[in-house]
Amino acid sequence: MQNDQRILIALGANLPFGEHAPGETLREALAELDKTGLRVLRASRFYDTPCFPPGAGPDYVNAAAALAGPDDPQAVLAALHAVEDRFGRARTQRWGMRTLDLDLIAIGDRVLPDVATQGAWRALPPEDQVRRAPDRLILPHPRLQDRAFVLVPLADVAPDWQHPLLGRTVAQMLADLPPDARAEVVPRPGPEA
Ligand code: A4P
Ligand code: MG
Repeated sequence: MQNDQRILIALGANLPFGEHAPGETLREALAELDKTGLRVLRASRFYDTPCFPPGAGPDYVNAAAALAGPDDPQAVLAALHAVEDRFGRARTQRWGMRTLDLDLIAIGDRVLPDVATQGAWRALPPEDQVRRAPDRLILPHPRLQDRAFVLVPLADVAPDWQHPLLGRTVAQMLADLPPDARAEVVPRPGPEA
């Protein structure tokens, strides 16, 4: 299947927001996205995932969704940030604990800001990944191919999406991960499962 201009996002939370447990926050965030000019086409199951890096906080609930929205990546990111803000996300520490994290994973085949820069962020050594955050939008998200907590939910909504630079589909990138990394991402029981 050819990539269309579908917007793919990853959702994560590992802290309660007021009375809301992380799974409830994700459910409400999906509903809120529908009020921001984005339209949720498909949402994944919700998954319990161990915190990465290990020991850095409580386990996460992760999910993914396919959206329709404006043909402007910055406008899409701004809408995601508005929903993060609505659910109390404070950007204090990189890879820190959060009530809601919405990452823009891909918009169709778009590569931003350019092939070389996306490649440089993708190749960033692990010790720099935790210290350095990009100051502009990078697409596809530079860590997506490494992360079972992104790829397992994404396989629910877009298994055929093909990485425009790696040439691998979501299903293939998931199969490339070690089996124990995949096994750690466990679907939650409940209505969204
Ligand atoms: N930015 C650039 N490209 C993008 C993009 N494609 N999507 C910029 C979103 N943002 C992008 O992001 C940092 C900066 O990157 C922003 O200025 C944005 O414009 P942020 O969301 O403010 O910071 P962050 O969330 O601390 O960093 P980041 O990179 O989103 O963290 P990660 O890499 O998402 O890691 N463990 C489990 N099990 N599950 C998780 O969901 N998440 C994290 C967060 C760590 N461990 C986890 C999980
Ligand atoms: Mg983020």
